[in-house]
Amino acid sequence: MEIARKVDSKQGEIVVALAGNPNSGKTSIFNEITGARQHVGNWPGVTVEKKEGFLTYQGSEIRVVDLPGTYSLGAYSEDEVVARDYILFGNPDVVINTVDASNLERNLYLTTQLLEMGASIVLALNMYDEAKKNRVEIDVDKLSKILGVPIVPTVATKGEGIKKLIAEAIETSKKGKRKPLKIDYGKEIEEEIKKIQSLIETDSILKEKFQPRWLAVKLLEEDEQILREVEKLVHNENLLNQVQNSLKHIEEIFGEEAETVIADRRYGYISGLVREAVKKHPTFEERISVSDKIDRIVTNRYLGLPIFFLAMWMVFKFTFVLGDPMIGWIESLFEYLAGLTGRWLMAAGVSELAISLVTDGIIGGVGSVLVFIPNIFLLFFAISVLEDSGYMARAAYVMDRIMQAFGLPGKAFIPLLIGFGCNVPGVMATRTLENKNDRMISVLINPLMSCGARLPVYVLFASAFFPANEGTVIFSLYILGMVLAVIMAKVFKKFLFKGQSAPLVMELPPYRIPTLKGIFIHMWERGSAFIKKAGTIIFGVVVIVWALSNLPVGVEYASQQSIIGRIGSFLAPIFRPVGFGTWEAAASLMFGLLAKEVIVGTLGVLYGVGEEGLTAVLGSQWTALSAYSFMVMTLIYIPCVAVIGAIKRETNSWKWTFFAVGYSLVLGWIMSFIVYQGGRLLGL
Ligand code: BGO
Repeated sequence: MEIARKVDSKQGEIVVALAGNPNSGKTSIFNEITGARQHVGNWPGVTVEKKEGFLTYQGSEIRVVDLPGTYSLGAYSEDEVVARDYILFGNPDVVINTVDASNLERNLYLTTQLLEMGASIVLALNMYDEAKKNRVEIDVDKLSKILGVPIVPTVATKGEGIKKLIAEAIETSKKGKRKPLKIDYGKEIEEEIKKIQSLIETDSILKEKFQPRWLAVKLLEEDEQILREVEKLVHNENLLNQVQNSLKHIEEIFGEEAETVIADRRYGYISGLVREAVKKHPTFEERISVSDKIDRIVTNRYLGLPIFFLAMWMVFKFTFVLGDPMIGWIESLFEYLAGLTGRWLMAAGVSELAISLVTDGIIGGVGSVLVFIPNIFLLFFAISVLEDSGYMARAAYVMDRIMQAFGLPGKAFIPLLIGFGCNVPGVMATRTLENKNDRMISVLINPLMSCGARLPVYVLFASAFFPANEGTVIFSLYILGMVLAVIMAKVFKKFLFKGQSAPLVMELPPYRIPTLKGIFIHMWERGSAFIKKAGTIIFGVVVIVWALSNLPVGVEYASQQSIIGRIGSFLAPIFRPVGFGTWEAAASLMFGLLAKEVIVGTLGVLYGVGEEGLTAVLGSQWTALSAYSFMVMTLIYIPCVAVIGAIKRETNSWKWTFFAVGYSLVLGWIMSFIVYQGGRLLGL
């Protein structure tokens, strides 16, 4: 530090007193401010050491008086009396109160006493490094505002903040006396303070020497030294009698000495202060112990699974209750956009075919997929909350037992979980499994995890046919996918990939309150892929579907005679037994191979969605049962091309890739058949 220091003192200098708890770093601050050249003597009449140091800072001559370290300003020790007397009668221009920031509550007790005395103080929030290390976050500005004093964070051992501290001390010394802090000691005590205070104010000597309210409190605290001083100065029987009466009265009311009640109130004030301005982030160990407690419930043998399903159900409720109203808004927006563009293109003299491409094909097709943006983002938002909080790791842990029962290690649940977002990274995440057989099984069952791309199909059909139970219906599809995945795992393990699975060793990170920023980033990472797909693959497919709907030339748009109509008609008989043998459904499933959202886009184009929207059109061609059967088919049948590519990469085998495609197609048909025919048998 470049501060000029000198040892001799003179008139006009600024006198700075240093007060603070023992071990608050007072000596370190004193040394940092004044350097090694200090003057050491004794306080008069006592054996307490007195240290002084001198410096010149930006033209100001400063004398720093190091007061003994104390926790309070009572009369319990020579140190306390020396410190208090110096502040009361030594007339320092300013007091630098060193406070251990990592132990703020205890240190502020002395601070409040200094403030009650009306001392001009600057708070050195020392050991700021320790506070940070202990995850104590102090709102310095707020604390400073509440206490009405400047506060400077310091790290005395590194000299950090010292210059600012000196500058603030000089600044404060120029402001003169400050209004004493008035702590509310509660109705009963305040009444007694008032009585004593008014008697003090009638005594000119006392009033001159002491701050009346402070003296009244000290008398109620039965501060012996102050009492002796008062007795020496005045012979005011009234005052002393009043003090005795007040003490008796307070003790009667509270059953405790006034001093204890006053100290309690002071601590109460400090604790409120700390609550306002200090945030204690739990340490790693503390978080671990809280996490342990939560885990005892969340991963409990009996409660774990129901809690997991409840959490997932709530995720879907949240997604659809909040998201569905928005679908209508976006639908209207696209309808408006299609109408506007159509009129605009017509006015510009563009051919009818081109107008149809833009409005029916592009806006209608891509729009019918994009309306699901709110649902997709809300779903990823909710899943990100579960992941970022640390719950998803617990879900994998809970699922471990079930996975083991079906012949897979618990760790295999993680690629499955990822598959809920998109099966491509889900398939890729199977690399974390050590055992080759486990890896193969996990790859094959991953497409059964319902990825985000299937969601638009579910939302479309569920909102049209199950408006009252939309979330539950969609939830049932996710569960169906999971159940089929574990059953297929068992089958594959038994017949195709025999062997033992490794037991689960999985770290459970402590729970965290997720940050909004983190959640939004994760939500965006996943959700934006959907928007990108809408702009690329879905856009492309929609144009192809539109073209095939218009060919051969002269055919009625999107009619059964168009190419797409013929392809659909050719495939339709396959789907007749499962409830949706229309050429539109067959064509949409065929194009869904490219990306499952395309199913919706294709239906959008084929039904030539007009004013009433896709949802309304469906009602005339489908029933609730065939709609559910179609959703089951969408969930299970053939993974999309991107996933097929990932499977080929991970298995490095065309044989297993074709197997994955083939088994899912057969399984999809069988499950839809069971749903549809079973439903019909039940009279649905
Ligand atoms: C020892 N940050 C940190 N981390 N430590 C500080 C700071 C700070 O801002 N300020 C002071 N300390 P005193 P009082 C010590 O002496 O100034 C440390 O009683 C040790 N000594 O270095 O003496 C300071 O005058 C061996 O630590 O306080 C000192 O108010 C091991 O806090 C202690 C560890 O400072 C008290 C620490 C032989």
